[in-house]
Amino acid sequence: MMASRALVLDEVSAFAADIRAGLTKAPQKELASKYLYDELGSRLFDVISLLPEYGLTRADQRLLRRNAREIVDRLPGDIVVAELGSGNGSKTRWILEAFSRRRHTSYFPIEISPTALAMCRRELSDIDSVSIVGFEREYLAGLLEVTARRRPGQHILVLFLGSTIGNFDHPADVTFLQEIRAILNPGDALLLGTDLEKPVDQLIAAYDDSLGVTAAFNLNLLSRVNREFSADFVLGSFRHEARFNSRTSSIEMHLRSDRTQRVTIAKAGFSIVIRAGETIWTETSHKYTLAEVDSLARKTSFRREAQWSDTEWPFAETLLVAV
Ligand code: AVJ
Repeated sequence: MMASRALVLDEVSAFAADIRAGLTKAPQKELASKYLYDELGSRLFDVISLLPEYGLTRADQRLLRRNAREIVDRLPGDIVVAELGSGNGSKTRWILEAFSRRRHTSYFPIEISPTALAMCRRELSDIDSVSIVGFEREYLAGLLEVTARRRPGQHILVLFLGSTIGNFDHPADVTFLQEIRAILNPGDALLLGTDLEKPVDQLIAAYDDSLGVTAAFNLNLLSRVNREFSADFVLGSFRHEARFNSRTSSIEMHLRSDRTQRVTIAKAGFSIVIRAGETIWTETSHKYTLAEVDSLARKTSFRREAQWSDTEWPFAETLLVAV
């Protein structure tokens, strides 16, 4: 597996098309949050997960560590593990260790970031009786490759942790789980991590931390576009903004332009004007209620097998089984 490489041609043109569609969109300009995770962005996210204000990753890890045994005990014996967006792999260790105590287990991390995939493989390679095969693919394409390798009678556990589901605007979260469900067989499982509603000031602090790491993570998206498309975003003229949208119960990240300016995205062949005070919307992070997780499962033909939640930082891990 390559640690880092240039994007292949059709990925570059898909990225260019997305940038163009997003930045010319009215009235709200946007850039998709999946593009936050280039080599630098993936590392900045790892730093975010260590910030005192950002309890999400620690809650996720605590739940998985405390309940790994029970999660594994509730699943069929012959099972392969696929993970959508493995990140650096540190959350997944406990589950893989619990599986590997039972029998040899195959683990397939699916990740669009080659940096994260390489870190994941390094992080988890010491676990006995686990073989790791990474797929540098979009989620659904990667999951199709995993199911193509399944032996008769073998089940799949899909891990979708870290509340990445919250980065899909509603109802895209429902559509996405339906797409996952359509690839799976009855009896296959999905372990879904969801960040839960909590006080707004706590959320704002988590997404606008005092060290400015989240601001750097957000601004890096413009810097990435500068690097990869010879664009001329002046980073100093944009401000990171985290706001809570109470209508959608989501934290939104924006980049606000402090003046009217023209930006040319040379290699994508277009330019835009951003007015003073106008924002580029870069991420939605939805905060769920437990009732909403249940309704998400019902709408997507999964039944809830078990659920664990963290009280220190409200977060839920839900084990869903395809019906
Ligand atoms: C955990 C990756 C889903 O929405 O909290 C962290 C990413 N964005 N700080 C989240 C993120 C800003 C994130 N994910």
